[in-house]
Amino acid sequence: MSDPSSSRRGAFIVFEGLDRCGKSTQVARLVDRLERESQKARLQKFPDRTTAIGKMIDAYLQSKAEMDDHAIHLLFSANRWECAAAIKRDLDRGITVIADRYAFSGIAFSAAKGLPFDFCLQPDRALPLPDLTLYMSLPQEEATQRSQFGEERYETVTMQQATRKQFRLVAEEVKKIHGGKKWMEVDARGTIEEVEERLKGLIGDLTDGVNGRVGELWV
Ligand code: DGP
Repeated sequence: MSDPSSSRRGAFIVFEGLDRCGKSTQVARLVDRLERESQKARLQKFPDRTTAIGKMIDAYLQSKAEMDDHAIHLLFSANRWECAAAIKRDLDRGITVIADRYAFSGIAFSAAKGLPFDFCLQPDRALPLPDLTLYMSLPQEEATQRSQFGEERYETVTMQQATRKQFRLVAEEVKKIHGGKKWMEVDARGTIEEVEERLKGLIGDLTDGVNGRVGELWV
């Protein structure tokens, strides 16, 4: 008899949040844990600063280059599109893909600068749909106190507050279009281990595999 689990694909899990919310630490710990448990998993960081487009984004974020807000928005999206086929391929091969940021940051940060919400959403339409997005929520005062806050372009309190508001709208949009189970907010206060436990509870057995095809974002 064939094993029904063999037809399962990998889960696409996205971590989102404002700068210094502890996202990258948790993503790294999750990938480490899955590797220790001999599960197939890989990390996908956005922006992916290693590609040609990613290098332009990196220069912009470090304020070494200036760019029109629309143009940089489209570059961030292009950076996701250039990774989309590899994400789909890996999911189909049964590999869990854990993304540190995704299209939701794209909308929240660009809309916070004043670009229309709908313009921000469009370029990412039909990208692979995450099975779960974990939004790590941390009060601004705590994020500001964390080390390295303020190093890059968007790391000002005003920008982070505006982005926080946009993330709320993004959450509503995800729930409206893709249902309430695709987006979960996680309290990012407390120790690394406490937050890790909360995340573990929400991820549950998703990393064992998912049935069905990969969906399309905003479709
Ligand atoms: P990180 O490498 O996670 O520190 O993220 C880099 C910064 O870029 C962070 O301030 C969030 C911002 N960012 C990430 N994705 C996008 C995007 O698609 N559009 C815009 N405008 N900003 C983004």
